[in-house]
Amino acid sequence: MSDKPRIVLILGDQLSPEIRALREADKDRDLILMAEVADEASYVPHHPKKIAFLFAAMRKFADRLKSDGWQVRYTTLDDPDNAGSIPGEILRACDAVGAEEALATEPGEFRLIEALEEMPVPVHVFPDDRFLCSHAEFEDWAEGRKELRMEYFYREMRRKTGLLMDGDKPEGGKWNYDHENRKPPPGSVEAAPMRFTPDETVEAVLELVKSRFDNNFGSLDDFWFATDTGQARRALTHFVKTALPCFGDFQDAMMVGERFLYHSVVSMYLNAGLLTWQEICEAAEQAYRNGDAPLNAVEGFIRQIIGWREYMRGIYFLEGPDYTRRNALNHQRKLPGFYWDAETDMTCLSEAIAQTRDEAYAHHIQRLMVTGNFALLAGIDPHEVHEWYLAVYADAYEWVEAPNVIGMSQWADGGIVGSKPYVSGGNYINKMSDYCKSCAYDVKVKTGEGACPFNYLYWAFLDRHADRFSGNPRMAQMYRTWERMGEDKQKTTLESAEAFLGKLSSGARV
Ligand code: FAD
Ligand code: DLZ
Ligand code: SF4
Repeated sequence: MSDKPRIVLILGDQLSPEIRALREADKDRDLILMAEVADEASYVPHHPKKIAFLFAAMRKFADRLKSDGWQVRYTTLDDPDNAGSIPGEILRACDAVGAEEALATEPGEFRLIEALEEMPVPVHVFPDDRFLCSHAEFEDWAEGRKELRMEYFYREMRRKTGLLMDGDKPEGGKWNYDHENRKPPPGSVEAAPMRFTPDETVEAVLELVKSRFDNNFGSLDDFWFATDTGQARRALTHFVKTALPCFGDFQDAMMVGERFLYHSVVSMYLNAGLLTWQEICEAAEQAYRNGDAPLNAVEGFIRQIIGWREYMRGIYFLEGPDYTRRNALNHQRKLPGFYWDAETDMTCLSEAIAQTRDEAYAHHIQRLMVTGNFALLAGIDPHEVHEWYLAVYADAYEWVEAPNVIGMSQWADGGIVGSKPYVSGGNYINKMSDYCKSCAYDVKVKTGEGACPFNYLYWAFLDRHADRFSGNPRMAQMYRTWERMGEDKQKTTLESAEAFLGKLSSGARV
């Protein structure tokens, strides 16, 4: 066996001491490679806070590996010899130490998996076993099923982990307590995520990102994210204590100026490897067992992580590299300019987009029922929508973003993730938020100039796709309502939608 060093690649979202490639590596022989590269930083115009978060967390993780005795080669973005890509950096590292092979953990995006496969040196890619469900296990679960419904997958994951189980029965007798959740917005919010003052490493990265990515959508001001595991664990403990008890109740609520409500804001830490799904779920379960958080909150929270998150990853790898190009509804409109500057009179959209610009964060219902819902109703090209989400959120990597956008939000996969499209008129947004109170449009008005655009766009969407959806039993009631409206009202509704979409396409302010 050769004793030449091997290059061990650790990517920006693989910052876990237990990452597989590291477990395969030999401290005395191998060289760890971490690299800030232009290709990864710009394959979509990432939010500057996302780049700063990852670079700072990468630098701190590299220091941690060094102090654990590993040989680490770390390339900064401003290194004049930087090759600009992950494959280029692997080759440069091979040349530098005479290595002839590399080890890696499977990346979370097909484009990078393919790039590693095409390398002129052998790269041994190991499965990313930081997830609860392997690709093979998901394939087995999916095999032969007519519909891949998350709820059934989730139950298997509950049984597998033993989380919130009472023997072989679900805790409290039910698998899902969602009917107790989803209350309208509270009067005030008594929680906020833990914030961290930038240290020397973060300050240096902020300087670099400011000098290189200042033109990207997103503000770098007031950077407060955790950038190492110690900080991320403190943020988790703080969430469990202060916000988890209300997580279920206000999971779907939205409020002007309230960016986080009772959400955990841990997805970016979890996806980058600073936290594990086990420690997050165990902390939540413990809060329930100690009587500090109710079952509806804890079950709902754990379901998001061992249910939705694992299910989404399963779908991405099951469906393959062409998934992000799916466009089942043949939507072709360009993404409106206001997605990049929040300049719209629709309060729900301006709130969700402005906070995305400021925080690289929006919670689930903002992503699904505001920015996603609008894009779907307006018939925006799902690939453009996908690239926007991939760029603007600090937690976005294709394995989790694409099934949420292409599948759940835009129904562009033809119904693999969702049995019906997530569309709604203004009523839903009005029920779950206080946005409509300060909006230039009137949510109670259905057609014409001042009417809430979600109202007529909703019916125009149903009408446009009647061939596909009118036979769907879950949508039959809505089609009956549309039919009952009568020809005149239908005509005015469709004319309102057409006028609005014409204005949107012309680039005029809406
Ligand atoms: P909480 O509301 O506190 O939920 C707890 C955790 O559950 C999250 O941290 C996350 O890890 C997990 N989770 C919840 N819902 C989902 C879901 N649908 N899919 C996967 N994990 C979930 N999540 C991402 O991590 N990255 C993305 O790029 C991403 N893009 C999305 C795009 C759209 C259109 C939609 C509708 C959802 C997307 N999500 C994405 C899922 C979800 O919106 C975020 O995980 C969540 O908002 C992160 O905030 P949080 O940590 O406060 O979550
Ligand atoms: C998102 C990202 C960014 C912005 N920059 C880097 C980088 O410079 N170096 C790196 O190793 N990883 C980065 N990443 C994360 C990768 O894009 C991510 O590993 C792949 O998309 C696979 O999930
Ligand atoms: Fe959004 Fe319509 Fe409400 Fe305005 S009235 S905030 S556009 S849902």
